[in-house]
Order: sequence, then C-alpha cells, then structure tokens
Amino acid sequence: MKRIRSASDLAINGAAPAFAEPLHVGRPNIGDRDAFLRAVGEIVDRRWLTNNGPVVQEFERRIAERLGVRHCVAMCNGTIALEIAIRALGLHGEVIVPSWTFIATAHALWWQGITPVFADIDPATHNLDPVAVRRMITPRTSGIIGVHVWGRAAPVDELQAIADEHGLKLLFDAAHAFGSTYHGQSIGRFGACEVLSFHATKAFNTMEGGAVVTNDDELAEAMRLMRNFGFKGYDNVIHPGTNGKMIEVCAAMGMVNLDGFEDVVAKNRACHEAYGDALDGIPGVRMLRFDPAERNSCHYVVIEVDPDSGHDRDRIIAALHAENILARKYFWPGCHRMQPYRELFPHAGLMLMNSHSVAERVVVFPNNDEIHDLGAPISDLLRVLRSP
Ligand code: T4K
Repeated sequence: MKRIRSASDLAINGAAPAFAEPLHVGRPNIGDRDAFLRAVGEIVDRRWLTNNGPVVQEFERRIAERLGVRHCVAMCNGTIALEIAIRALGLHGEVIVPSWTFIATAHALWWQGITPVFADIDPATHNLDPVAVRRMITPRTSGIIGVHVWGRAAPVDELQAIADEHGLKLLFDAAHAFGSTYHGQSIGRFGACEVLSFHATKAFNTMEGGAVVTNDDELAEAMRLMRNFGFKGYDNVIHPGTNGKMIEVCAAMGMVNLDGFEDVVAKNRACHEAYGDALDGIPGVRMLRFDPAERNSCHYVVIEVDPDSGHDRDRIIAALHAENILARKYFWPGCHRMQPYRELFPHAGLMLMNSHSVAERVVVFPNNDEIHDLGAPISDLLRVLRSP
C-alpha cells in the first residue's frame, strides 16, 4: 500500500490512489455463500416465494428468540416497517424525532400526514437529548421516536419517563442497533416496539428487509395484518393495509447472515480498535467510542473533525475519495435541512445547535468483513492535509 508522507503523495494532487478499487461505507457482509445459494434453490423448488413463507417464519422465530421478544414481524424494508409501526400505534399530529438520523425516520411520518418535530441531540453520543425532547412537546404531540444512532442505545429510560408523563407513545428506530444492548439487555425490547433495518449496508442484512419487534400481542397482530393488505385468510380483508411483506430469498440471506453475525462483529470490533489506535493523538480528530459495558456491532466507524483545529472536513472527504476511500458524512446536513422540511420549517435549526455542529464535523469510514487496516493510510492523510 502506498505511504502518504507529503502532499505530493496525495491522489488529489495527482498521485496514484491508495486503493485501485473503491472502498465503500456499506459494503454488504455476506455469510456462507454456498449455504445461501442452496437455500435459494430450495425456495425456487418449493415455489413459495413470498407471503409468510416457511423461511420468513423461521427467520422471525430466530430473531425474536435472539432479541428476547415475543414477536418479530418481518417486513420488506425498515422504512415500511417504520410506517406500519407508526400507523399501528395510532400516531398523529406531531411526533418528536431527532434531525440527526437517516431521512427515513422523518419521511415515514410525513408520508402519513404526521409532522416530524425535530429535537436536538447530545453532542457526546449523537442521540436525542431528553431535555430537548421535553422542550418540543405541544398539545399536538402524540409520540416520540428515539433513534439508536450508530447502534448506541438512545436514552431509553429518560425517553420512557417523558412519554409516560405526557401520555405519549414511544417507539425506537433501531435500524443501526441489531446486536446492541442497553443496560445489558438486547435492543428490541424497549418502548412500544422497535424497528430494525436489514438493508444491505447494515451490519446484519437480508439484502432489503426490516422488522418490527415487540412484546405487545395486539400490536403485532395489527402489523401482521397491515403488512399483507389487511387480509385474514382468503377473501377476507379486516384491516387497512399495505404491502410490507418480506420475500423468502431475503429471509434466506438473513438466516445465513445470522449464523455469521458474531464473526462479523468480532471483525468489526478489531477493525474499530485498529482505526482507534491509528487515529489516537491526531489533534482535532475524535473517534466516537462505544461503551465497553454494552454490546455494539461496531459497524460504524465515526470521527468528528474539529473545524477550529486546522482540519477542513470536506477537504478530508474529497482527499479520501481521491484515494478510493469513499468516506461519508452521514447524516449531513440533517433532516431539517432536507426537503420538504427545509422549506416547511425554515427556523427549525434555531433549536438544533448540537445537530448542526455534529453535521459539520462527522466523517464515517468504511468498515466491513473485507477491510483490515485503513487506519494507517487515513491517519497519514490527515497529518499531511493538516500540515502547512
Ligand atoms: N432509520 C435509520 C436510522 C436508517 O439508517 C435507515 C437506513 C432507515 C431507518 C431505513 O431503513 P431501510 O428502509 O433502508 O431498510 C443507506 C441505506 O440505503 C439505508 O438503508 C441506511 N439507513 C442509510 C444509513 O444508508 P445510502 O444512500 O448511503 O445507501 P447506498 O445504497 O447508496 O449504499 C451505500 C454504499 O454501499 C454504496 O455507495 C455502495 C455500497 N453498497 C451498497 C449496496 C446497496 C454495496 O457495495 N452493495 C450494495 O448492495 O443509504
């Protein structure tokens, strides 16, 4: 691998890139390829491709068992799972969410005529700040969606206390948090329900996919109806619904990846530590560390770049891209500065100072089961870029 010792070694200055092929944030982890292809063959032979097929049912059973919840309702993706959970819980009016999240959290509300009200985050954790949440409650508020950003649990107890005090529904967008814990208990057990994403780019993927997990029998039953147009048996629609079904092939990918998940986490953790060691001591750069007492898939390698330290975040991203390291600035610029929210709520940012500050600082690095040591070239690049 090339060493970056001076500005002339940088690809933005004309040198050859450090990597011949692009290294993505979000390259899928794929478990036992042969086992997956065998399972696909069986699905094709069985000619049961979707609609609560046997692989989906087994997948749901395994996820529920793993997370210690009564129900897993598998869906075609995390966004539809959020929409269905929001509707099944009867949310309406305004719902409080962070702006520092993937746009799907806000869109899942807006899509159903509900106003997402953006509350600020704790800059140390990137998760909702309960004090800010309290500030955004109005008579129209019907619920709160906490997001476990980067797989780190949102302040579950504080948010539940606020929800109880004000008679609000609380659910969690756990899209990043498969395999994480809160106070030693698996994410998936908190609030009225939790919503998982199994998108290709997640630590654990089913290609496309998602699920709502809950201990509430009635809620689970409603969501099972809603994901299949409201059908109860043949010719009998008893509920409003949509098409949120997970297909058999996606569930098969999930089964294989579930078997390989602990290996992925172990590799992620090693990769995370290697990044941390390499980046430690670079002035103006802080890598987000996760609480060692809690589990986290360590899928996201996130740094914050202090703009007052002589670093320029966007120049770093441009330099990394030139090296074929396709770092990202998730979730820049924040939901409230994306459409339609930017035009609808032009002053929302006044209450979102921490979200703004984090959005200007974050860089997310590639991390998956194929990547070993990007820490060294990245730390060299940061040092060279910063030197006068
Ligand atoms: N809530 C939160 C907090 C979320 O983060 C998400 C999704 C959701 C809800 C909604 O869940 P889903 O409906 O997606 O299940 C990605 C993902 O599309 C999205 O799932 C994810 N969060 C978000 C954080 O990131 P993009 O636009 O960066 O993804 P994409 O498809 O451009 O992929 C990123 C990179 O990964 C590509 O440049 C190349 C690489 N890649 C991607 C795919 C799909 C591959 O190498 N192979 C692949 O198959 O949004």
